[in-house]
Amino acid sequence: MVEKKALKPKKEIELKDLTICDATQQMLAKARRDGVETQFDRAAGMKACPIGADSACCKHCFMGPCRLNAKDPYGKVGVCGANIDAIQARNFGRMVATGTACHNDHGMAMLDIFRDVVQGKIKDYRIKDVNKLVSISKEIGIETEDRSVQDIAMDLYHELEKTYTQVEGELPFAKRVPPKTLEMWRKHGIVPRGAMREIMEMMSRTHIGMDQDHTNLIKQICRTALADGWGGSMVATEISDILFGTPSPVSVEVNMGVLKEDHVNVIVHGHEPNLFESMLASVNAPSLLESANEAGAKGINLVGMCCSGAEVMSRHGIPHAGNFSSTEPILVTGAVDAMAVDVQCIQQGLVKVAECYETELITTNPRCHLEGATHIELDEHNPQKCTDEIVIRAISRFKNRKFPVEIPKKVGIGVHGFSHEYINYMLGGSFRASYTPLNENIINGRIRGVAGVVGCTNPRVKQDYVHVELVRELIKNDVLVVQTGCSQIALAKAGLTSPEAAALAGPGLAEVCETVGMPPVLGLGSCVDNTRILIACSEMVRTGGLGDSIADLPVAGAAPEYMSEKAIAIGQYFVASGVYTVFGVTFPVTKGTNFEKLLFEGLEEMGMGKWGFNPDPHEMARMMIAHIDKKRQALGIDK
Ligand code: CUV
Ligand code: SF4
Repeated sequence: MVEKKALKPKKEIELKDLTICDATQQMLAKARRDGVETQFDRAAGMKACPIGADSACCKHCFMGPCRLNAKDPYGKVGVCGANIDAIQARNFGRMVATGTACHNDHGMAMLDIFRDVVQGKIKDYRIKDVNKLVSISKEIGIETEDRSVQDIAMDLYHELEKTYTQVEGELPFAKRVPPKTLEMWRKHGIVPRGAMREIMEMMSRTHIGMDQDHTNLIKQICRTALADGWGGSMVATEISDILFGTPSPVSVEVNMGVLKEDHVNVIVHGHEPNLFESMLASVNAPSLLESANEAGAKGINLVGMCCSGAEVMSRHGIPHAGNFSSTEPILVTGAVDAMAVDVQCIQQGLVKVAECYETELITTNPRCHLEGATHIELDEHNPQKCTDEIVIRAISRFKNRKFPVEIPKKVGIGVHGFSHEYINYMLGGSFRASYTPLNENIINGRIRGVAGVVGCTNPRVKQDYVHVELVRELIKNDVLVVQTGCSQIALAKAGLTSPEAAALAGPGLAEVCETVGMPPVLGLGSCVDNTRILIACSEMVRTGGLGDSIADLPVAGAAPEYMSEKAIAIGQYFVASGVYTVFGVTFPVTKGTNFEKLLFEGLEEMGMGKWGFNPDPHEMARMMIAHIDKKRQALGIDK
């Protein structure tokens, strides 16, 4: 056993420097009083490894691990002779492989449920959006005329399964890619076959003694990432819409104030919507409501966090309690009776915090347990067995609450749940529609361009601050912002997802927003729903007037506070699809190397988008707007 020293932050950082979220600040103050540690404390006590931060180390074999010197990147090579570019490219490739694996794992789980629903083996869920089932089927070439929903659905299942398992050919949603973009991918040999194959090849090629040419590795990096965006993530979004309903705008309350002192509070945190859907049924079960009342509660209050929260918020208007960095602080309220989690972004630190307040922390998925948490497995064939049990435990925790409850009285109200279909519909009618209304407004210059601002929060930077500043700057400059994940929650808390926020937009964007009554910041859902942005981009290309590939569009993307490998995979699939994508916090490359140059310039020369990096929100906005203007100029629509 290795003795590990307890992490002790040297000096106490002021709370206002950790987060701009008032509720989280209030809970961090309470955590300090209560002697409870969160990710903010652990980050202060753990300096990021400078060699790893530059991606200048390799542990792919046991002649090493090897460390290179980022200040003199070409002065040294690994024991095997691998140079800095091979090492960084391999590291980057493995990050993309892991992120892609996560999203595909999630998408595949959704597809498994879909199959069992169609075959009648799962009775708790059913096909909710038949229109979407039919339209997606048509798009990928499935015959739908005069056929039963069941038959179409089964064909769709078999077709989409290829997303994961196909060994040769192009994955099904390649059919949705604008032809010129697809042609560019074919030229480079990067159209994904099936995700399993791409991830396997990525892992294989990063083994010692395999691919050590970063210009060749980058192709597999792109192909793997595309098997996320146009593969697993897209399947997750579309199948979830078909099973649980396609979102349309709904007004939602966001922030810790959605907890209710006199209710049994249940939080669902994670990524797969099925846990949440079953929990919804459980908290509404009359027998459980009755026992909650008997325990002295006014009711059962179900709220979401992180991505599953963002997804059901968009789909059903369920209140959302906060993003990633708030998942520990919210337990400090003492008001959370149970937190049910499934997969992804479930930090192990939750276990200790939950213990401190005797909150029931329950893992539900066989592929994500936490040592020290209770595991109650959710079986999709009888999901309510699990969720009922969680609610029963929550009620009993409520009855025996031992701690004074302190709930920050903070709630932001905004409108969420925009799909690209809805954006077009919403903008329809009011404007001359020779193209689509969205394109028309971009061409006439009222909307300068579109920016996707997405991704995590990260205790290495002030929580929510970079998201909010960046988005404010973008809308002020008439850039319409679309959002997913934890970023969307940051803006919702800051009040920018309400139609009134149009007042903060530039004159052109404000006019469009006011005419249709929409906010300048449109929330689309969870991280896998970034694929809604890909589809929106394809739609913008297809309807005309803005060039003929995604790389021609006046759009840009950003993940200003990212922390996960999934974010790297998402960034890479946007770049490979043609989008300029800027990340904040830190970037895992060594400055001044050929691999850095390839990511930040070379990919664009190959016809794709490119990466950008800047931790400062205002600089980031400037870079994105300059790119949008460059594209407008190339299209001849600059004024
Ligand atoms: Ni998938 S990946 S912290 S919950 S957005 Fe939130 Fe979102 Fe990042 Fe995780
Ligand atoms: Fe070192 Fe090469 Fe082994 Fe990496 S693969 S640890 S660089 S010897």
